[in-house]
Amino acid sequence: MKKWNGALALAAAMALAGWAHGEIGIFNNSLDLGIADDNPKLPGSVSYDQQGTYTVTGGGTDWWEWDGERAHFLYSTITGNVRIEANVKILGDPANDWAKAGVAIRNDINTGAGNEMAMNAFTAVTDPFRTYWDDAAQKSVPNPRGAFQGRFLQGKFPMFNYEKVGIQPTKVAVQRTLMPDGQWYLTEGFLDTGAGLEKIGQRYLKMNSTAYVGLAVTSHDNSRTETAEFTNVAISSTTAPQIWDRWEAASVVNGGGIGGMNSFSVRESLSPTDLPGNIASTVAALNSNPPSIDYQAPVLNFHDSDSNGRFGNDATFGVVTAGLKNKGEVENLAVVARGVLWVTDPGPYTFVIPSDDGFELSIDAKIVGKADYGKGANDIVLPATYLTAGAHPIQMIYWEGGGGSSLELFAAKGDWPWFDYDQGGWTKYANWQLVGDVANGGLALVPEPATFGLLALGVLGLAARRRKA
Ligand SMILES: [Ca+2]
Ligand SMILES: [Ca+2]
Ligand SMILES: [Ca+2]
Repeated sequence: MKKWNGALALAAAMALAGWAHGEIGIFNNSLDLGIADDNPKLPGSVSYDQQGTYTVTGGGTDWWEWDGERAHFLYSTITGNVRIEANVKILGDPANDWAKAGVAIRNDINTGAGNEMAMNAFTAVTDPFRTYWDDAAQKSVPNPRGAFQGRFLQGKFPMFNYEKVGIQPTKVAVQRTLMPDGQWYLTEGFLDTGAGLEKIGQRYLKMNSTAYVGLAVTSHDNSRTETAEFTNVAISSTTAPQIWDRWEAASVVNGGGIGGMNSFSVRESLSPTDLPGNIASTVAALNSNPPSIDYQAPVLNFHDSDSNGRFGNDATFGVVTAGLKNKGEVENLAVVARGVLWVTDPGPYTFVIPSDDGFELSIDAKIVGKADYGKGANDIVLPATYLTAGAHPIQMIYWEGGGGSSLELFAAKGDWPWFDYDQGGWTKYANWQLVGDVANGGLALVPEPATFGLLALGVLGLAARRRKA
C-alpha cells in the first residue's frame, strides 16, 4: 500500500483562507450526535489546553448504528476538499472493545429529530486494550485495531467498514476530494500503525459542498462515557487523493470482435475437455480452441439452467441458439464479451455480476473485479470504479464448468455496497440496469475505437447543427 506523506498538512491548515477560529481551538462547536438525554444518555464534553491538546469525552451506543451515529462531535463547517488528521490516544481502558475515537467528515449534524443518519466518513481507533481469546494458546492475546467506516446514503442503512488489525494506530486521517464531475467526493481513510499514514479504504460519496469536519468519541456503552486526547490536529484543503480503482492488468484474449453500436461482441468456445474452474483456464481455452460461435449481443443477460439472476427476458447462450447444445445442458463453455462503453454521465459506477460460474470484468484493460472460482449465481458487487466521460473498452471473461449456468452484467451510477437497501425488497439505491440497455438508462456501447473517430465526428457535427438551430 502507498503511504501518505502528511508533512504539509499542518502548514496548509494555517494557510487556509478565511479560516474562522472558534471557541475551541480551531473548531467552532460541539454537540452530542443522537437523541439528547436518551442516546447518548450522558452528555459529552470538550476542552482545549491552548498547547494543542483537545480532550473529547463522549457517550452513546456507537458511531456505527443502523438508526444514526451516537457520539460527541467537535467540529467546524468547511466547504470543498478537506483533510483532517490527528494523533489520537484513548485514555484508560474503555468498558467496551468498540469504543472509538477519531476524525470524521459529515454531510449533516441534524438530519431529523435528533436522529442523526448523515452520510459520513469516520477514521477511528478502538479500545487499545482489546483482546481476543486464542483457543490454541488458551489465553487472551492483544487485538487492537483501527477502522474507516461511514454511511453511504442520508437516512439509510447499511454502512461501510474497513478495519486494520494488529497494532494500535497512533494517528488517523480522513479526507474528501471532489471528483471531476463536480458532485461526487472520493473519501479516504488513513491509519498510522508505525509506518506512516496508510490508506485503508475509500468510498465515493455524493455530499453537500459544505461539510462538518472534526473529532468524535463514542463510548459504545450508553451507561458511561469514554475520553480521548487529540494532538497535532490539522485541517487542510490539500488532499492528494490515492485512487484505488483498477490497478491489475486484465487477462488477454486473442481474437473475437471488440464491440459494435449498442452491442457487445461475444465469442463462445466449447471446451472438448473439462474446463477447470478458474480464469486462467478459461483464457487458455479461448486462446487455444476454435470458437464455437461469434455474435453480437445488446446486453449480457444469459440463462441456461438454475438461477436466472436479477433481470428477466434472458437470452440463451450462443451455443444453444446455434443448435450446438440443448438448453439446460451447457457445460464446459468459455466466453469472452467485449465492447466499448460510451460514458456521457461521468462519475463512480458500481457493477454487479451474478454469474454461474466465475468471471473477470475489466475496463480500460484493468480488472474491476473477478470471481476466480466455480460458483453459483449469487450477486457479486464490485468496488466502484470512476468513469470519465468518453470511451472505455470493457471485457467480460466468463465460464460455465458444470451444473447451473447464467451470466448478467448490470450497473448503476454511484458507489453502492448492494443494490437493495431493504435487503430483499428490491428497493434500489439507484437505477440498476443491464449494461447496454440504453432505453432504460443503462450504460451505452459504441463501436471499436478504430471506427470511433467517425462516430465522434458525427456526434460533434450533430451538436454543431443543434447550436445553429
Ligand atoms: Ca437474467
Ligand atoms: Ca450447465
Ligand atoms: Ca455452473
